[in-house]
Amino acid sequence: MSISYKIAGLALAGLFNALAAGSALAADLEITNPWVRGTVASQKATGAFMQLTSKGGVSLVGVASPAASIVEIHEMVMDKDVMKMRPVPRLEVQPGKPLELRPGSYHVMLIDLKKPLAKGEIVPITLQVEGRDKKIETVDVNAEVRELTASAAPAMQHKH
Ligand SMILES: [Cu+2]
Repeated sequence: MSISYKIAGLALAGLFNALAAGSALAADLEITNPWVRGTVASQKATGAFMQLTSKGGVSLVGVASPAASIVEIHEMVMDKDVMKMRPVPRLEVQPGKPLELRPGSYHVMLIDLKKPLAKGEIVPITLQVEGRDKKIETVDVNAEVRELTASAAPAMQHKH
């Protein structure tokens, strides 16, 4: 099952700007299949994954969640044959080209979890999205927690 979330709520001024510019919404973003990898009791961090699609192109410039003290956008990089992850300030969603956040690739990192995440729980995540007009809107996503073993990921280590 996949659920789509679309940006709701657009300030009136933004709407007028969008109309004046001849475009539809200031930021158009569709989020498909958001999920979070479940954790065991001793685990303090996990990843959130989803697919982002935009008709006109947007940038993901921030992430937040009440489930963790620190929430970051991460990328995976090879460093001497070891796959490592590191934070990036923003991710570009190209027009019409889905951006996949998935294990072993880009992901939202939830660090210093407030409590373990069990399968079936819902984790709210807020995305900050910058449109082509440089205006930033927030998009709320409800990500479902899946099994710890939901998808195989390469061995990874943190580099903070
Ligand atoms: Cu990470």
